[in-house]
Amino acid sequence: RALLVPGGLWRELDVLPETGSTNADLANRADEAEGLVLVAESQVAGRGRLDRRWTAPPRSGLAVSMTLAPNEVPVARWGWLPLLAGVAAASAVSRFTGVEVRLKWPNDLLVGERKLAGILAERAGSSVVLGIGLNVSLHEEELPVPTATSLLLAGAESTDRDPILRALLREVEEWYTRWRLAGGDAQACGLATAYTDACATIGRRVRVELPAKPTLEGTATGIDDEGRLLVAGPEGQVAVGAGDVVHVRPA
Ligand code: BT5
Repeated sequence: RALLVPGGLWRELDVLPETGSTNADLANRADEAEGLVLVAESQVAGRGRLDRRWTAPPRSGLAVSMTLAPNEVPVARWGWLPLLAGVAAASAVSRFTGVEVRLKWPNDLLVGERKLAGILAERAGSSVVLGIGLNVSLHEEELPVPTATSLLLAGAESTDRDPILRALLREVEEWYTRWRLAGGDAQACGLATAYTDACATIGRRVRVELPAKPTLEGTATGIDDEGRLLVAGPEGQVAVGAGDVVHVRPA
């Protein structure tokens, strides 16, 4: 509770020793006013996108979800929320740990080519539940997949979770407030530029796997005003939404 700033966006912060999924827990409270934060020391059914799993040993990282309800922002622009969380998380991490982080569209934080954190945004009622899983103190043999990394392995100056969480909440609040005041216009509030600067996907050749559609290959040229990745391929420019993409890989 000491992490909450009075009068700020975050109005309740709960810490659970163990739960299934912090995103699932907050989805059940989607009709309450925004600004709930839920942290779990251990998650036994952590969710990724498309029925995938997020797994991490107890107390080895940060598993946090928050509720946001930007009601006056057109829903089409809510696609920027996971990207906003990525920008916020990347800057909180680099500020507190000195670790250089890049974003992989739509929702991964990478150190080099390895995944440090993942973000999951889910619609629930009139809210969005934004979940972030960040690997903090995992040793090599504890990594759930070989493509993962942790702050410890990346040589972080500090692996204290509280200051990272505090920085993360502050950064999300700051970007969210700016974006919301701009009516969700990511260009106008500087979010689009911040995202593009931190994004390792834009400017690269990519292979985008889509469910029940042929794989799309082309150059990632930017992000549109709904947070979709623009891919210039043989058939012209295509916009792909985060919810539709199975995998984005370097081509
Ligand atoms: C994500 O999905 O990366 C979103 C992860 C969001 C997790 C947070 S934790 C708090 C909140 N509560 C939840 O229940 N979820 C959120 P996706 O892009 O689908 O990536 C999932 C894939 O990442 C898996 O299939 C694995 O290959 C890999 N993976 C699983 N655990 C990992 C870890 N700890 N570190 C790195 N990669 C991991």
